Amino acid sequence: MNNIGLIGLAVMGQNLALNIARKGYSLSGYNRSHETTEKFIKEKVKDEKIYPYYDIKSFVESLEKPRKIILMVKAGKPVDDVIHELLPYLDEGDLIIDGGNSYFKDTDRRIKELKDKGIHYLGMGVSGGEFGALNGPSLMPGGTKEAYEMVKELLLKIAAKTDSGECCTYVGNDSAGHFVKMVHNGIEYAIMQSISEVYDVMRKVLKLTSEEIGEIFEKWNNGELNSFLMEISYKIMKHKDDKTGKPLVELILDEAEQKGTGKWTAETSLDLGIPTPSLNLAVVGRTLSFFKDDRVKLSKMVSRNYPQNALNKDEVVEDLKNALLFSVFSSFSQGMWLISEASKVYGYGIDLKEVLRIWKGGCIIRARLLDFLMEIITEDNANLLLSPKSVKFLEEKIDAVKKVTKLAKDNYIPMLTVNASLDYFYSMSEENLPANLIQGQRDFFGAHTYKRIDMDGIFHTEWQQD
Ligand code: NBP
Repeated sequence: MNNIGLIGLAVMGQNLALNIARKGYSLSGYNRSHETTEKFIKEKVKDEKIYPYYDIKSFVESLEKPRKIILMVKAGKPVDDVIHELLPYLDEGDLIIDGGNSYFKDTDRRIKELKDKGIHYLGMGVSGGEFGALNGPSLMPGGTKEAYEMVKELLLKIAAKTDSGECCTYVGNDSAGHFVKMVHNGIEYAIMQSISEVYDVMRKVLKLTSEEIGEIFEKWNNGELNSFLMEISYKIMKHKDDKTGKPLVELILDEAEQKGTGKWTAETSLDLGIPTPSLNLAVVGRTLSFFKDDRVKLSKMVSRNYPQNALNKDEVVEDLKNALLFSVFSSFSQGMWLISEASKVYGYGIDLKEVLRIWKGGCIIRARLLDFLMEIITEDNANLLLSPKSVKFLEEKIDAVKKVTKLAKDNYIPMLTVNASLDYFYSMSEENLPANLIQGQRDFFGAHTYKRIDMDGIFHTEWQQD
């Protein structure tokens, strides 16, 4: 009898299986396409106790009870298909763990459906890509505490470790784990977009080569901006193409793909009424990038009047660094506010500091900045901007952000996310927004009423009489 089962032996499943087996567990593996299983066993498995199965029944029967089965299949219908196939062979008390990027509402539905059948279900966010899955990912399991306790020891063993402990915690009830993973990805989109916008200014305004930008990114990665995404960015900038010897990044088509988690985050932020403009604009940035033909056509139709003034390269680079720090901080703070609100609305019971802690290692958004965020976050100030330390951090950088965004605008360079981060801060720290005029407009055409600042009550005006 094997300790645990894993279904879905694509890149993530294979690496997670190896990670689990290397921690001393015996594992039954199953994949819909048998060739993938055979290839995996032949080419990747050495001394690990990983045993292949080619039909669901014998796969399930190979597991010790209560059975624990991890799904690492494509999110969406495949997850329902696999659950459907498993159900006839499972017993009450068995546990299914969905480690894919499932939409949190699907996870809630599955938890409910399986609860009626006595099957435990955990929706677990897994971050870190294939390297993380093999060497220690950040794990975000959500569901019942009882289900978590069934695999707690194993999850803690396979997760990444940092000076703050294992990068795995019980995130919360129901779909809390998948919700947190979704927002993690939304933040990931915003950080990637912010780094790319800064890169754009460096290459187009400062005329730096990819190699030079790589050097600057590497230096930044040794300081406050230290993070996985900064690290891979400098490595990408320095990578030379095998075929041409040119920097590979310069040969990659500028159309950014997406799988949906960023869009879900943006949609959910609108549903819950929490502003996350940097995250939303990062999704828009990817969408825009896909209209390459139109962009090329339009670029030939518009005339541009570039400024001629000389720039101090070192000063601009320093400003770009601060603008990036500003935008990364802002993206994290927007994401955490969204998680906090969801925790209240959906009753997740999420410990925000714990979420930041388990993002410190293994995952794609691991960053030195998380230590600072952990210092300032409390349950009462889920809006991180409200901390005096945040205000100080952002105010120290605001001149740099203003200079950088102006420089970008003068040079016709879009900075969707950095601009959104600045406007978010301006909006959130503005006592008087022009929403009074919007209220007047709404009342004018739709009798939607308004409140006044000088007296209590709800008012409506017959504007046409003016
Ligand atoms: P994919 O997301 O590409 O999914 C491929 C796997 O799903 C294969 O094992 C495939 O089996 C299986 N599958 C499909 Br497609 N339809 C199925 C069905 N109807 N029944 C049974 N199995 C089915 O793999 P991945 O990139 O390894 O990711 C796995 C999960 O982890 C996904 O939810 C992904 O979003 C998430 N994730 C991925 C990463 C990453 O860096 N790639 C990071 C974090 C999380 P087949 O071989 O028979 O086609």
